[in-house]
Amino acid sequence: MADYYLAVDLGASGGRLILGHVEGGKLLLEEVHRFSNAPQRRDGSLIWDVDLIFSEITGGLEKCAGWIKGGPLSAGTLRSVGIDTWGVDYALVDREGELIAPVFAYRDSRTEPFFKTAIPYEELYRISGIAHQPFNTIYQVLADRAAGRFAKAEHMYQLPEYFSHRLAGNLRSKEYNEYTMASTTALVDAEKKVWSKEIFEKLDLPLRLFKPLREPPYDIGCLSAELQKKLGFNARVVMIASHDTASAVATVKEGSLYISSGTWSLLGITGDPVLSGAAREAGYTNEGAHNGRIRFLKNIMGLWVIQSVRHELGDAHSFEELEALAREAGKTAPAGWTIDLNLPQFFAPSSMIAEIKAEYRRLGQKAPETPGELAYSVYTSLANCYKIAIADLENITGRTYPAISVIGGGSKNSYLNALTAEYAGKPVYAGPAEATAAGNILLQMKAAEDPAVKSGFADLVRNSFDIKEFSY
Ligand code: ADP
Ligand code: LRH
Repeated sequence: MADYYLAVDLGASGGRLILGHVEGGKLLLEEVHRFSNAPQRRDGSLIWDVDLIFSEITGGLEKCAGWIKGGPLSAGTLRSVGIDTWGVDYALVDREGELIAPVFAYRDSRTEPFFKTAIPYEELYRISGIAHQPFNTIYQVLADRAAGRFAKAEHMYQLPEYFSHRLAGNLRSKEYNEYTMASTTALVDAEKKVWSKEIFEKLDLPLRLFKPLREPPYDIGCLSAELQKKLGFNARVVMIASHDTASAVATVKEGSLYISSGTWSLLGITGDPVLSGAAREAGYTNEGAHNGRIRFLKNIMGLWVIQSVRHELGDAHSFEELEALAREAGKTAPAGWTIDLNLPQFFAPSSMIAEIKAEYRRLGQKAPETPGELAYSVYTSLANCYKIAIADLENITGRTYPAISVIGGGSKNSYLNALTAEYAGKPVYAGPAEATAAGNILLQMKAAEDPAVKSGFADLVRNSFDIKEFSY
């Protein structure tokens, strides 16, 4: 009887439920359910429809029930479920366990008045090591406090905690905040790995809403009685490295340079915290890793840019088509035809295409016009951002990294992988595309003391995934 684990991986652009089990020394992943995700605009705010997302999760669990009765799972046991999501966002819940709506999405502009004024940034970085970004939880918390949203709040649930406790039916009782996700808030001391007393006191924030930090994995219960009745099965609910990037990075060999390529491109290494002025000025951040180490990485605007372009083109092209069109456009594109995609205007523009064109014009360059030119300009500009971020990283750490591991959905883009290798002058190893789900499952296996991860994750990961090499 094989042990199965279910990863619920919620990205800003899409969610999926993926089952994992070990067979013949390999971690095999099987997709049970996939759905698209996006924040919604309501009354001028950008919010997550958490009920809709939760119904997708339970819908996926119902499909699992089918897999258990006579399906591939009938020969095994579903041990646990683990949920990861994008970083920084949270849900406020009152004493009765009721959600205090809405759940804001991180591209909402409500943080703007608080972004620059909260605390001198040098000081904040020295403690939290978190890069200066308008979406950081710290600015969201300040905006919520100013709006009086804390009056009835009892708990600050990081989003994976909210969905996990909702699955377990215990939204009223919460003992911890999961460390990797908490590390994205800019409220945690990067070295001590606790909520920073200094930051909370300086900003007079309500520490009562925040629970002690706990490193993953840990168990928070089993599926609620109501869900068990509906589904006809039970499973433990485990808090894994619930920040999606932390789960993804759990699949990468320690010390390697990685790009977790999805809605964002997270480029960095895992090691010790780096809180220097050089790290701060280069926009590097220090987030918690699954193994108590630090993910020292930079947020690069990522495939959000092509997602937005694609949407503005009426969703007429698949990502595969855009890749093929970009490849074609690249044959005749001017040399060095790049822009800095990390500029703030690309974070939440009303028209991504208009902003891209405006930036090319500002630089006195020809603006991309066709879908192929637009896609090419995005991919080549991303590759150039990677090149610059790697040069900064190598300067800051005084190390040279021989290769790049590209993981996440974006690793399926062979053209971007080839451009990345060319710009960085390093080979790219691409895959797994479902690194986040794989990392999520590895942490569940650790919680279950599964013998396949007894000596760590590296061997199992090496045996399990087809990694494509792109030379330069
Ligand atoms: P998220 O951060 O939202 O979880 P994913 O890791 O799912 O993102 O990656 C989504 C991105 O992966 C898409 O925006 C797209 O650019 C890229 N992608 C997904 N599938 C393909 C494909 N078949 N070919 C090229 N790119 C792809
Ligand atoms: C990627 C990600 C990233 C965060 C951002 C908000 O999905 O979690 O690591 O910075 O979303």
